[in-house]
Amino acid sequence: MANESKENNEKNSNQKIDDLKKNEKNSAGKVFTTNQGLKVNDTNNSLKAGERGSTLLEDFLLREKITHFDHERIPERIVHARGSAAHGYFELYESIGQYSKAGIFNDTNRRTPVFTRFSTVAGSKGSADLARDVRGFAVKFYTEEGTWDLVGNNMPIFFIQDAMKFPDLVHSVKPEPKNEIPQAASAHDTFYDFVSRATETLHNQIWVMSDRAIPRSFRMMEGFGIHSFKLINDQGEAHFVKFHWKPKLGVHSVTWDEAVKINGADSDFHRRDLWEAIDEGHYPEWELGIQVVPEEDEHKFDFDLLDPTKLIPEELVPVQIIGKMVLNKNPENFFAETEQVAFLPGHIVPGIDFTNDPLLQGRLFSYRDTQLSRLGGPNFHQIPINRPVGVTHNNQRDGHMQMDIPKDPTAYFPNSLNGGCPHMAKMAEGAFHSHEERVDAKKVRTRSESFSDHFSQPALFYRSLSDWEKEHVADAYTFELGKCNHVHIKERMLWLISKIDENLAEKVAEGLGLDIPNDIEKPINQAIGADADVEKHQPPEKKNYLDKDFALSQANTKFESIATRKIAVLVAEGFCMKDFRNMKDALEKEGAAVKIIAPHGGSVFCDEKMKHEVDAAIMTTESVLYDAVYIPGGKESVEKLGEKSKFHKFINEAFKHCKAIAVDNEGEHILDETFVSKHKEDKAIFINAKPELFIEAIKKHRNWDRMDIAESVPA
Ligand code: HDD
Repeated sequence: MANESKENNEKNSNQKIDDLKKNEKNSAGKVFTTNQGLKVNDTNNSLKAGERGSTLLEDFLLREKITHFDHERIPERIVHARGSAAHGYFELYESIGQYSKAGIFNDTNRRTPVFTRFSTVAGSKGSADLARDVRGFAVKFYTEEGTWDLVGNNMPIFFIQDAMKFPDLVHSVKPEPKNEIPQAASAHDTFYDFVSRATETLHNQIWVMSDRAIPRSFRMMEGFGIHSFKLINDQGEAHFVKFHWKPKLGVHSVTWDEAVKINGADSDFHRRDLWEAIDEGHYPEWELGIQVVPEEDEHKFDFDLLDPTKLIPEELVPVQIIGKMVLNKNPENFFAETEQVAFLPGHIVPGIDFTNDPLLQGRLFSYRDTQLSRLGGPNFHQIPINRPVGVTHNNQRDGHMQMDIPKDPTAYFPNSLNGGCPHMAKMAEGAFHSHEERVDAKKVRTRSESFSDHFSQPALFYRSLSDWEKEHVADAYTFELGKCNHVHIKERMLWLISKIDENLAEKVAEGLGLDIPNDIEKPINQAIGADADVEKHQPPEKKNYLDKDFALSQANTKFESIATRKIAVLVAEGFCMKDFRNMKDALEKEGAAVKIIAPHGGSVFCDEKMKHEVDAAIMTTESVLYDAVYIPGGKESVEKLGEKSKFHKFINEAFKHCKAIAVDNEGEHILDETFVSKHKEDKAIFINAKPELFIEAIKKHRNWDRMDIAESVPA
């Protein structure tokens, strides 16, 4: 496997990866030196006054080693601290020159290198992957015309409408100030105190209560640029655009009970999943889609295109697929690449421009600013992962960690002493030119009234979900609010949820043991200034401009493949090779990964006396780490499994989490010792059935029809 992944890494090189090679370092076969190149023969002992004496200040070897160590850490990202990234490329299917003059949107022969980082938002760098949270989805395109960063999330809308409120949002969701508890969790008072007083948050909030917040894999998430951006064509015409990433594997999630258990069983579940998929050559892919709105249609909608808490329903403006991104190479070094990569929404290229979305406008400031403290100074663009693939020339000079050696006699413009260089680019040479927009307005500190509808889209989202998704949303609110201590916060939330959907609020109220209040203290929305006309800014009753939007439900995603799904095969000595071979071949043909789980590590023998390597001993693994379970026959094997109650737990949990389970011959005996014995008629339980049926059930991801029964499983 190591060789194979090395070959993949070599094979999948691109212009950016070649560029990074200039800085790669490898010590194989090399002598140990100090940072000054001095050869060292002892890095284990400090210099002392006698064998048992004190250490001498003179010991420069000790000082160099310890000083570097003392400064090894840089501040973690204030949000999105925990993440994982990979290299890859973007390819365009067909030119969209009618909308944009950007090179990557015109040239179908290009393979633009990308570096993509996925993240959770609230948790610290060392927190667990399966937090209930938004996921970051940031893509750096190293284009020929400069770097374009599309810094999005896995949900199409954001919590707040104005960047001015970002610190409030983040302070409310981060651990509470007094004790730094809870870590990587929104289920606490300060968050719901804020959410219930800034009703603009309700749309993103209900998405976080949905399954989107607990993905099965980064590879099974959508991505969204969220804001309306502008595409500019070579005539200087603008179109509004929303960017979408659609995963080839569909959008799939785990259940909350699994998420809680995965965090204990493998807190790196998502990071490992991405790494292993790429390492094994199963390169994740997303298609890039755009929703385009002509400028003249800006005011055609029931919501404001500049409001980042609103999505454009795909039923109203279909997504046009224009290209694909493939991630095909893991980083060489986590810190150098994944930790030091700096995404800036302000990085755009000719053919793409900003809109006046007030959240986007504030982001244009914040990301550069944060890198100054995170990466230590204004030269962070010179860090290998951040430098563009093209050459850069300007008159910026000096600063911490300058890596270039500028040789120009001048560092100003205009000049004559350097022949006027670097000279200004002409438009014909591809110079950037901000899209011209007429501005004729008063300077005001306010929120546009067109942003005040806070209920229509959360309601549209909830209406669009399938029944099982709706149940998950109700359970999530009940869990989150159940963790809050203050009754007035829970009641306020219940009242607000009732404005989204009465039925949902009733379910949550029942779980909390509270009544939905008839009314709550005004103003509902306190995210407005003290002198604002409070009545004018009250969110109006929700509108119903669309009954359902098909694209919002995961029930309508792709269920086409079992590629990269992990199937647990429970065996002990003497398992039936015929059953196993038949199933394994069928699963592997479809690209699934078959993992042998046995009572012990090492290897097991089948009834044909062949030796099989064990992937995990039962004590070191949990069913939540797999997508489905198979148990072949073999009397001796099944009896041995029955001796360890962890195998029963494993099967019961897989059943609880609505996964497909298949058994052959004596394998049925162990089912009879579990909760599944009473539910053999379930449509995703297979006894001596054809592998194809099992495969079809795994494609469906889960049998959600089982949800009510599953709740009663004592696991
Ligand atoms: Fe942000 C990081 C996504 C609003 C300020 N943000 C960050 C990352 C992602 C997003 C994916 C991690 C990038 C990486 O992997 O390094 N942020 C979003 C989206 C937003 C958004 C989709 C709304 C549509 N963010 C937002 C606002 C502000 C910030 C309104 C500030 C006014 N975000 C930051 C930051 C971070 C950041 C503090 C932390 C680390 C970094 O930038 O590089 O500046």
